[in-house]
Amino acid sequence: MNTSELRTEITALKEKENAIILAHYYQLDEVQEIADYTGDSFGLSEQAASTEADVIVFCGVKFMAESACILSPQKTVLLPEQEAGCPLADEISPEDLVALKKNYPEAAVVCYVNSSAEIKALSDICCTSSNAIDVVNSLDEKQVLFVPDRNLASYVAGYTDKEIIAWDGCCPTHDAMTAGDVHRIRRTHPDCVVTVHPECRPEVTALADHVGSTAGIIKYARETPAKKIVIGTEKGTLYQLKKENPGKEFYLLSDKLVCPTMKVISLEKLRNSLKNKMHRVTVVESVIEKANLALNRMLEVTRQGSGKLG
Ligand code: CIZ
Repeated sequence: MNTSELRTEITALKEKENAIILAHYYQLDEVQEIADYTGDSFGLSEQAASTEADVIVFCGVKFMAESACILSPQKTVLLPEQEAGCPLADEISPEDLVALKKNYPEAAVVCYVNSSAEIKALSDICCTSSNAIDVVNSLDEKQVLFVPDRNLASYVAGYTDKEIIAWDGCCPTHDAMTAGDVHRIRRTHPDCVVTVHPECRPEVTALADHVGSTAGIIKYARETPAKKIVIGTEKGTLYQLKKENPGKEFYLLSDKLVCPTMKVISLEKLRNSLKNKMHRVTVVESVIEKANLALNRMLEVTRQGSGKLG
């Protein structure tokens, strides 16, 4: 079956099942193209929570599909490839977090959205890369356990007077960027601006013109008068950037900026997922209840926030 036949079948199945297709910015271009909505995990969760569809096909990684389940437990949430995990989310286990909490009984626990449902359930509040600073500064506690990304934790620490105790995890894709990559790209394109994700190392964020979440990078690219923009985030983001800004040139900070697990969903797997209602993602009720508190607490802060990180 060719791409156009696959697209036709997916559209027909979507209608038959009253389904919505949500795709993360890091997905393959053809998946983003057929999606009803493309966004970051936060935007996608909001869509999942407000949709009238019965079935949500989540083209992303498992923790994102779990967030959709937590926010709208009455829906059927499908992940087209069950191996689509997140190496960062896997860096901390519930047992690790329980042990850490015992060592810091006075601390508030903030978990980055890139974490399992169980980690969210053990946390006081969740955050995304766009609202992490507001979330941390909203807390009464002076001490904050920040899990699982040490680079985002370090970035946030620069914008708060809280004591941040970071879990030593990272996103292998963003963490692979180095100061040398920034120097090299500036030599090649002296008239460029560089915007990077806060999951990059401090040596990289310190050299960038702008630091932002994926959605923040897309906004910056739209608003900057610069015509040459280097992005330090996952390659899939180029699809949206080029679509929105036909008059600008975009470059990847490094060709290592490819998240392997974000590329495992194809049009064929998407079709199979809709056709065979697989792979259904579920979260146990007791976990949903607690994780929902952490997610909703974050939503509340976001509504009032200053949006420092964009
Ligand atoms: O929150 C997300 O979707 C991720 C993984 C990164 C970002 O900044 O959008």
